[in-house]
Amino acid sequence: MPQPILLATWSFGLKAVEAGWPHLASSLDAVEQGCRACEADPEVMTVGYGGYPDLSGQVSLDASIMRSPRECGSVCYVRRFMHPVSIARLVMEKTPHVLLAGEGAERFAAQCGLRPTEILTDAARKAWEDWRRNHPESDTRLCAGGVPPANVEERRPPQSDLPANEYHDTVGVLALDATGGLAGACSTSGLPFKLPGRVGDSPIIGHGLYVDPAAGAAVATGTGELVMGLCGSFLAVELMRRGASPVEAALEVIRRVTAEYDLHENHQVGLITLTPTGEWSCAALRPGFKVAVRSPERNELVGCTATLLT
Ligand code: SD4
Repeated sequence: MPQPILLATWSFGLKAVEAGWPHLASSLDAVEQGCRACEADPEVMTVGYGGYPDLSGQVSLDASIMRSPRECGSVCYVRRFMHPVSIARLVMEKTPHVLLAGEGAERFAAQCGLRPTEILTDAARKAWEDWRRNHPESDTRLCAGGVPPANVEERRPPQSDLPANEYHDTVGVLALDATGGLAGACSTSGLPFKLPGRVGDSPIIGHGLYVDPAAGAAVATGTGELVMGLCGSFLAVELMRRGASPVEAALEVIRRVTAEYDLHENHQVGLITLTPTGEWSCAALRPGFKVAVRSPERNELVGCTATLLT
């Protein structure tokens, strides 16, 4: 049997692996608990409670969870619940569907006994107010009938004056348990100050997350729009199925990002890949991406294995 391992994105991944480790008898429980720890932490301002709002000042959350093509669930545009990853798991376990959105997802969560709550914190509201003050042009993008962003330049993250690694912060967790069970989950408030209604890669199976027990698992973080056109996580898992090592698979996805898109210096994409036997790796567009690793021998934050750009 493989050695159990838990991997999570970014430095707050340490919190995720700490919370998930005691639950690693089941990889699914471990990835859910890992995400929940970050969702509940108001200091993690890109996930769950305390996440940055959209352009209109409302927070909307996305999450997904997956064990296999038959066992996956996700939610998007959740505005009144702190733990979208747990709603995603309920979608997977209690419905015949894969993805629930917005009010329907919230109604379903309430029917399952989850309690709605305010997820906008004072700190996140203040960050939004500051951002609006410094970007008065953003008002025009809110007008009904206003011209939507139509070109690649405008699809770039609106706060591109922030460094690449400070706002691409989805928590993505991959786990392999002692029985050989793989699972993955991710959770995010998406791009800060995004257009209302915008949904990124994280809740879309195959884009932000993919798990196939026969081939491996992958989770992505960064500018979702750069991952979605490539089915980034699915692509990484398929490459591993065809013999690529975890690092080759992750790097090939990043290579395709660079080949396909007109990149801004503040764009970042990072991926973690994990095989059914416990080999793992990560790759990113640029330096700065980190992965928390927890196994019987290790509990640490490590830098990215490979990056394409400086
Ligand atoms: C998204 N990949 O919504 C996610 C979250 C993220 O910076 O990384 N945001 O695009």
